[in-house]
Amino acid sequence: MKTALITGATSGFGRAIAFRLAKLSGYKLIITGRRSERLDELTQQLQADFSTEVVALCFDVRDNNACKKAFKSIPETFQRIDILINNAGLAAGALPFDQSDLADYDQMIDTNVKGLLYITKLVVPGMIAQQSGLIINLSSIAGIEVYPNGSVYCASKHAVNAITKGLRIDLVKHGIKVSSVSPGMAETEFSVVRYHGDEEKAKAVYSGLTPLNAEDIADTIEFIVTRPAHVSINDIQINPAQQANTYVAHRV
Ligand code: NDP
Ligand code: 8X3
Repeated sequence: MKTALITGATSGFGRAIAFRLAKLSGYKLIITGRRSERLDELTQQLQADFSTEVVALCFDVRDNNACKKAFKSIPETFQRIDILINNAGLAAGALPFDQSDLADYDQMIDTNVKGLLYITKLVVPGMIAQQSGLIINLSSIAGIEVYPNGSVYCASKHAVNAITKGLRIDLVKHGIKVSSVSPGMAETEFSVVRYHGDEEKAKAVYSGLTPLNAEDIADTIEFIVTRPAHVSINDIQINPAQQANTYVAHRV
């Protein structure tokens, strides 16, 4: 039985990925997030629907001490981590650089870049010891192409791509595979978070098109984790059919 650790499992992609791995069976899950009620509810549902063994860890990935403390609390039977899915992340704000907020920059860089590094730093030594593992980082098309009013979010995902490539180089000799998934617009809580709770602005992001949904990303993760041992997926870019790139969408 393999163990997968999924950060940001309380919503959107992370939650859908947890259900997908549970459905595939053969996985014990470590799920994380800051909202403890959601973690409790998800744990109960995974156990009831799939008899999945679950450990839920409630902490903020921006706090390295909290990451270390949570990691230390993992029961021995879950300590061999085979798959790490670095999914926790967000965009905060969508304004031109001169009007945007430093606090939003801190939140994006601390979560999307530093949080990912804190978690990866804790998981990699075990993977090196076992000479195997798979790390999947949730990047974005924003990591490939910069768009107006998104400079810092795009920078954070460009950093995720650089880290992904660097990890792949440094860890290949240890039998550790490193992948990324780079989605375009997907309707989750992402835009509500980006617009600081403004549901109307969030809805408008997807007007006139059919966005991706969390199941589409779970499909992509399923493809990556089910490849044979000799196959490593570097990156999968996935867009809604009506989105050509970060700033051209065909809305009807
Ligand atoms: P959601 O807002 O639905 O989910 C984000 C998850 O991240 C939540 O579970 C949240 O948990 C967790 N999270 C956020 N900040 C922290 C933190 N400081 N500490 C711990 N957990 C945190 O968004 P998505 O599912 O859409 O996004 C998941 C990932 O996919 C992100 O990295 C995002 O950048 C990326 N992405 C999203 C796209 C989209 O259009 N939706 C497209 C491309 C990439 P909690 O609040 O409980 O802490
Ligand atoms: C989210 C995709 O294009 O909304 O990472 O920035 S986009």
